[in-house]
Amino acid sequence: EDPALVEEFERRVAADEFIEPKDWMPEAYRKTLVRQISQHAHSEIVGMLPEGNWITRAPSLRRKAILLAKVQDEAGHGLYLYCAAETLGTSREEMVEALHSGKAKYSTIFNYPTLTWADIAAIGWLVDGAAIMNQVPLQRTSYGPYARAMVRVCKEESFHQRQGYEAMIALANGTGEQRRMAQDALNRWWWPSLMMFGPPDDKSPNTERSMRWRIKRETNDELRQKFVDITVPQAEFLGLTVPDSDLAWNEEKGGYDFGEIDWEEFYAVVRGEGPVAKERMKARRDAWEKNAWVREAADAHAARKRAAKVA
Ligand code: FAQ
Repeated sequence: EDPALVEEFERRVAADEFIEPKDWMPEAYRKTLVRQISQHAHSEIVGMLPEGNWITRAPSLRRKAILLAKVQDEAGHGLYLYCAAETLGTSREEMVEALHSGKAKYSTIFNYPTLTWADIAAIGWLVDGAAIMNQVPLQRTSYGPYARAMVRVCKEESFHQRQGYEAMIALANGTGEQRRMAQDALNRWWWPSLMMFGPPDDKSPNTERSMRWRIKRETNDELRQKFVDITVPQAEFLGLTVPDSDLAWNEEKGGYDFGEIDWEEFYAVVRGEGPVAKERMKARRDAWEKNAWVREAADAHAARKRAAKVA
């Protein structure tokens, strides 16, 4: 790579300029972006599955309408993100194939089962809460199309978090059984939510370079700490207990100390050994195959329109 081009690129990134699709960029920058954006897109699409499972079982018409809208939003997020990745010269087919063959990663969080309605409330509160914490800084990520996609995604994600917390409030103020369901959901989703931020900084191979290139604006540990600090008081307001006996306010650092994450579990889930990983991938592959006729019909329609234009 031409050192003059690399230097100009580094200067632009350091000056907080956006890099756009037709600008020169180092191959490794392009590769890192395709990896992160496509994995982000896959997470949105696989993330529709645990919630989609509850659309027919939502406890009221209001909750059902909200959940339907939320799951549709996730599809939209996935599509914007695939488009952003396509501007880097990778095709949608390649990305989907990488997901279906198990080559591409998607967030560990979506490999856990949704056992009760309270899990849907907890996902909105915790999983969308963690997602926003990670995505707000990405609105200033150095690649223009990714940054702009994040603006709308964050607005919708913020509504998702609020509806989840509102559903948690309803359960926490409900019957004894509803309170027990809410606590049980918090117990099961707390640690996997902390894992969403990725490995600790000193074990994160990509962080240093991604921070220098301003792809990431905050590190995994910084974002995780912020999430804990914001979420613990929310759990207290609900009258629920965060399942961490090491959790303690640290006056000096102005944040919470918290217990050690089970990193073995994290790496096992990253490797594809999560509790419902096989079901998730099977659901994706089945949907892709069963709905092939939609893609074929759209292609045939487009071809006919093109032919009509020529004639
Ligand atoms: N799961 O060196 P790092 C949502 C991998 S939100 C799986 O730290 P990096 C909304 C990582 O890819 C969830 N793999 O990597 C929603 C790398 O492997 P690789 C999606 C993980 O990229 C809510 C290796 O470990 N959000 O979907 C995880 O600098 C509700 C080493 O890690 C995003 O994707 C993990 N948790 O930092 C939808 C946000 N953590 O690729 C439906 C954008 C790490 O080298 C319902 N992504 N790995 O083979 C990011 O901010 C970053 O990519 C991180 C990882 C922070 C996830």
